[in-house]
Amino acid sequence: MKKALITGITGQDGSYLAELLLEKGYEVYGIMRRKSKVDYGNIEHLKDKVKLIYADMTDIVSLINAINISQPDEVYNLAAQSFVGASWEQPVATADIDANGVLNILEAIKNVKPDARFYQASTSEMFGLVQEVPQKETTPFYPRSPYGVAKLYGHWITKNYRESYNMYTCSGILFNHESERRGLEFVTRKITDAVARIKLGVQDHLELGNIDAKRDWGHSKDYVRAMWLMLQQDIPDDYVIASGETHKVREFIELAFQHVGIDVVWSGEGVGEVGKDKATGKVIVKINSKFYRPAEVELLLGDPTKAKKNLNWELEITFSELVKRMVESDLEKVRSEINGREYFNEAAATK
Ligand code: NAP
Ligand code: F7E
Repeated sequence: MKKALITGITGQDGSYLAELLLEKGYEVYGIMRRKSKVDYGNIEHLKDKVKLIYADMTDIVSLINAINISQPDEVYNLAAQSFVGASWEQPVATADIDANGVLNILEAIKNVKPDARFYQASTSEMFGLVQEVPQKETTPFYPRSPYGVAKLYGHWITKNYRESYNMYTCSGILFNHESERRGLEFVTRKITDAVARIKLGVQDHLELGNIDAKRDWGHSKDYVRAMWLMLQQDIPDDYVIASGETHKVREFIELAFQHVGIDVVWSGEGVGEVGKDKATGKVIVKINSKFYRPAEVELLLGDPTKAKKNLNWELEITFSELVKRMVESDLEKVRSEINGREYFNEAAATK
């Protein structure tokens, strides 16, 4: 039985990867941060199936301990301060976790279990102000946020440990991938949650920043399969994982509202632009400059040719299916929230 250690197991990708590895018969270990209140995040349903170890990416002693306990064949380093917007508010913590944290785990592996295979969660944010369209493995990097800069260090140190110590280390340069488990601050989930609330009458409108930014979006389930495939090859290498399509944030908004029977029509410009419900004329989308970023990544479009050829990786969940799944999941969540509130009010009234 193979053993895998996942950092960031409570996050979106960590939870789908844990499910995939359990299905494949792995013994799965995960590291979890100590918090004032125990929070299993996205692995509440898996907490009895995986082995959890308290550790933090900024504490090398705890990572050495985690490698010692798990003796992994494969390590997936998914832990990160992953929200680009917050990286301007917490640049030092972002660098400690997303840059130095990678060095910490590589050192822990080198010293305790040097034959373990290592996956680093690199990102299309490293391309930032894109120097080429589409972006592939050889495209020069130009990060645009403290997050992107920190991840670039993680990317190069992963490559450096491969070349310096002959370790089996890979970086997956993953483009945006989303899901029903995506954090609510990311634009896709912020939109699908709001669409469900507006449809069910518990939210008035949605406020966003730059809705003309373009992203290459896929579903997390497809992307964690690529992570696993990278660690099953004879020779370690780096790969771009992307859908090969790009869409504006406004297209995501339009499609998400269409799924609940609302057509959005746009009027105005810049911060004065609004999106109205075509049938009622009601304003349901507004622009708020507080969601603009100090430096924006305007366009991302990945070329996954190398992954398709060498890993035999294919995307299964299309853009429109992704939007549909996220909207349907949020409709269900908001409905049960409303029902819970009604049940609570009714129960209180009968006391
Ligand atoms: P996510 O949902 O934000 O999950 C991040 C995970 O990291 C959480 O489990 C979090 O734990 C953990 N973490 C944060 N700081 C930590 C620390 N100091 N020590 C230990 N654990 C820590 O992110 P995701 O979307 O699953 O992404 C997974 C990885 O892929 C990240 O490295 C991200 O930067 C990268 N990536 C993501 C995308 C994407 O589009 N999703 C694209 C490219 C690369 P808590 O639950 O305690 O917060
Ligand atoms: O923003 C624009 C925003 O925060 C997407 C992370 O997983 O993918 C993710 O980073 C776009 C940006 O994701 C709002 O300005 C407009 O252009 O969903 P996001 P991201 O920044 O692309 C990469 C690959 C990662 O590696 C990261 O870890 O949407 N946008 N209005 C907005 N974004 C947010 N969050 N909120 C808004 O109101």
